[in-house]
Amino acid sequence: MSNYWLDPNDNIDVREILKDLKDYRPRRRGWTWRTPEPGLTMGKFTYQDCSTPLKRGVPLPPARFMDDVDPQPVQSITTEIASGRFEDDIRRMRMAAHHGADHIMVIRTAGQSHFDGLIEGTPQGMGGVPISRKQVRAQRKALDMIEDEVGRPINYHSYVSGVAGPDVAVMLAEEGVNGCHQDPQYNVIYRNINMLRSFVDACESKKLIAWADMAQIDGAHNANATARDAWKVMPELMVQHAINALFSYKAGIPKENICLSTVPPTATPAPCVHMDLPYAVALRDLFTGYRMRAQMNTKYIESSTREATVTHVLNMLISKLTSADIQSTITPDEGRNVPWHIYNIEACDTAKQALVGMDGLMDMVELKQDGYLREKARELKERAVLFMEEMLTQGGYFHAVEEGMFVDSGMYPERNGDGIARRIDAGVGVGTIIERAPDYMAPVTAHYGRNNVEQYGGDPKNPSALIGGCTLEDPDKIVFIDELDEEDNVNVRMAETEELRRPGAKKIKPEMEWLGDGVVMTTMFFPCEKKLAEAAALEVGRRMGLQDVEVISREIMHPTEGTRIEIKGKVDFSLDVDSLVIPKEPDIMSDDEIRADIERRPMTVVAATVGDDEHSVGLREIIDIKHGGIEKYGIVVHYLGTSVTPEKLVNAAIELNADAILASTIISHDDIHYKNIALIHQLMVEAGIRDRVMFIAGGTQVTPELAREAGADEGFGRGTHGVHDATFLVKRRRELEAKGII
Ligand code: Z97
Repeated sequence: MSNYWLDPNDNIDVREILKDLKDYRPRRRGWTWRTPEPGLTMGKFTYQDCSTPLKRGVPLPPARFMDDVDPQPVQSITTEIASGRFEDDIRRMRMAAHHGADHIMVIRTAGQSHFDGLIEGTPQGMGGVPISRKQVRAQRKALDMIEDEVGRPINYHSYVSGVAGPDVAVMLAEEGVNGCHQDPQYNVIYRNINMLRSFVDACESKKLIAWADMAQIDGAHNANATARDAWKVMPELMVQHAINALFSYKAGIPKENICLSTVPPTATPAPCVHMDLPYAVALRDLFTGYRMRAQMNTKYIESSTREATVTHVLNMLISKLTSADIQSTITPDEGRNVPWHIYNIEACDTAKQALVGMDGLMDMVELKQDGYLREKARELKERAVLFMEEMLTQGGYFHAVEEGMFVDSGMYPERNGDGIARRIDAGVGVGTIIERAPDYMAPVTAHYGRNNVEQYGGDPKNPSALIGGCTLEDPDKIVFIDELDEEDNVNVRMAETEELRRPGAKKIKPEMEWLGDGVVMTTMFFPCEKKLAEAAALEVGRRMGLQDVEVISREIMHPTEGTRIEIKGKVDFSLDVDSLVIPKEPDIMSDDEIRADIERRPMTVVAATVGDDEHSVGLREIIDIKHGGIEKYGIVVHYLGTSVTPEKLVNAAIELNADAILASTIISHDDIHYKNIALIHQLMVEAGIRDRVMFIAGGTQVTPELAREAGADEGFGRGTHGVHDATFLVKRRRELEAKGII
């Protein structure tokens, strides 16, 4: 067994993950919820409804002003990670976990629902990953390591739908998968799989889900995404939830593992909270004891990340007001034809930011117990109950599906007659349900119905004992098939990108989907209408040397005045890592350390722009507290103004007994800036203060080396902030103190 572990300072080595997979065993089963920590204190804050923090993670950007705290909300946070190459998704999973995701959902390759059995190996997928034992085992193994690194269990999830539902369920249970979608209605409505087959299969699948202690999510969200007006299916959605929830409960899954897949049915410009909140309340009223998984409304997401983020945050307001248990994240990338990558990881931050931002909200506000909210919720529940009653009186679920009662574009009881109708004697897998023969035997655990082992000497309470345990008890019985296809597999793909693969890569290339795909995205603005802007953007992309240029997003700023365009395209080169010059990190002390030093020994400086220089903006930014200038550390600054002569500056330093001179010079014509620096230095020497008074020079055209050559202690060019100057002054003063000069 390999003793590979994740080094927090290095890249995950996918090559190591793939070693010895045959012998890898998942370390646990079942879903893990976060641990709530009411009253948690982190840094300067106390949180009301956060959960146990991560051992390691990437905090939100403003955390640097707040002791780098990284509070985690109490909801599990889902990210969908599935690019078609599972080996690349492993890196993304690690990033997502560090941004707060603990529910990693792997979308399947297009059409896997129609595969009539398990597949082996690691073929490349389209729009998702082909789910196979090797792929699942590798990702679970990687997640086992990632969870050690972040210090929190990570739930791994895939789909138990389609013609091979039970086969997949067995494999997921064997491999320690923690969550899945399972809902026979999904098969029937969206994949046209025969309804009898789907419901029989679901019995077996749900037994396995119960055995593996997985969380199960239903498929109701698909109606929101499919319906003509997503809000019209609210009553029907409750019926769909009810069918799958009760079915699952009766098949043995505990209520607390049964999650309803809920989606706020509208998005702005609809008055969405007014419409979505009563629906969320109605769901909680009807389904007490079950879990709520909140997902974004994807139907109304176009291609703007800004717009998608607002929808996401408004959706999370509903989640917060009604206590969702799992918060999913979706990005606009599908709409932009940019597969899941960095924007999914950012969406985890959106969830964390919004939910932590609303921490303690329900201590301050409450939902009204009467009026519009409750009346509307009641109306929705009534419509759902009437739907269920009609379905039962007309002949039950299968009949209702034949009649097209589901995904009709009318708000029940209104009907438009355009629902999705399926026939009981049709669909994929029709006619494959056969009665169990009398001598049938199933010496396996987690089987639906009778195992029928008695007649062979078995114990119905422990049917697999007859064969010394089935694969669920004895994983050594699992047959692990590595690869079947010599060309379409992970080894071939990884060999092609070997020189880019970290750790140890000698080359580097941008990516958006797969390692080394070379995809970059660029934002542009054109002062014209949309069509012209699009054509111009494509041409600019081509002239920038990009290949396969595509417009992925456009937003009208004004019908004629301007359009914002985003393009994606590919670069066909990679860079030699060793040839890149990596600039030294600027030397910066912490604000607290600088302040402490100035408190220990006050510091006075004189500052001016010198010669004929009237450009004071840069110097003011370095001095003024407004944007973090050196005043904020308690440094006393005497600002002498603009166009100050070197003589005046040096005399002022003497008069005020200053510790330092700050000279700012922008004009660089005839090297006047360096000439002035040299002159100030000279005057300081002549006045006998050069050794004990510090002298720094700054300006957009100043290069540190040349400023030092001209006689300054240090030069500061473009991009300098107060903290850079303050750090230098504090350190330099310590040197002078150490030498006994001051
Ligand atoms: C989600 N955003 O969070 P195939 N079973 C169910 C599903 O909903 C889906 C599949 C199977 C979504 C995920 C859409 N959902 C994307 C209940 C897909 C997928 O594609 O039919 O092989 O399985 O759930």
